[in-house]
Amino acid sequence: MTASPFHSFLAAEHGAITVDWTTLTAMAVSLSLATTVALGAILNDISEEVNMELFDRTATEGANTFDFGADGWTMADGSDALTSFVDGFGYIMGPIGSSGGQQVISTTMGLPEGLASATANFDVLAIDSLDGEDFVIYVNDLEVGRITAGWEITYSATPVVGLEISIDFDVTVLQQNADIGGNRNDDESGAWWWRDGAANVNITLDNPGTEFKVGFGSTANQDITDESWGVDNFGVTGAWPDEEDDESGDAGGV
Ligand SMILES: [Ca+2]
Ligand SMILES: [Ca+2]
Ligand SMILES: [Ca+2]
Repeated sequence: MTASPFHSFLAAEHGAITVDWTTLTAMAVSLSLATTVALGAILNDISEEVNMELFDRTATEGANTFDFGADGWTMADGSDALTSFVDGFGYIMGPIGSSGGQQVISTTMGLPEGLASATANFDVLAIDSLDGEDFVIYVNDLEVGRITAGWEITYSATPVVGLEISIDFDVTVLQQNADIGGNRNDDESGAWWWRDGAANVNITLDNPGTEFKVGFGSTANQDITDESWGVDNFGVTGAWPDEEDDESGDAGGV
């Protein structure tokens, strides 16, 4: 996308709405002093009213591109999540190596009360020689789905037991057998290896409550320099319940 995150924030319309405190915080650092003070005042006011107003104004375009780091994301051992530059793709969160499938990196977002649904949307990059391993996706510490990378990218939703809210797990494969980043090895015949893939993941929770935790793990079984995953363009949107008396349609929706 061409618009900067900050421009998108200012230009946001009602309707599709996103909470991305990471991006907001990162932007605050880069703004002019006067604007920083104004935004800082808003960020410091944690009243529900202000929180909801911000939530309502922030657009999907504000998704975290990880150009400013991965603030808000932590590793299972408590360390900060790292970002890296992938040739031809830009900054991503990662590389994420093997964790035996356990949740190894996560973020928790606060949501305003009363949302009808909340949706997390992000891109997953499968980098280099993955040969049948999974990128495991968690919501609120429960596995909800997997992306599997081999010669092709496949995916599957994981039936979630014991969760009272319903989850929709939807994946769109964006690239297959692509040269996104990491390694590439050409031989004299023109063949090449260490191919990459990318998929967009969309997860919607109904009646999400006030916290939305998203986490990732990997079953990769080779060195992180040989097979890894990355995450990019992470954003969360919310939709208010339809109000029968509201003819303006301002209830939102994604
Ligand atoms: Ca990026
Ligand atoms: Ca590659
Ligand atoms: Ca492997």
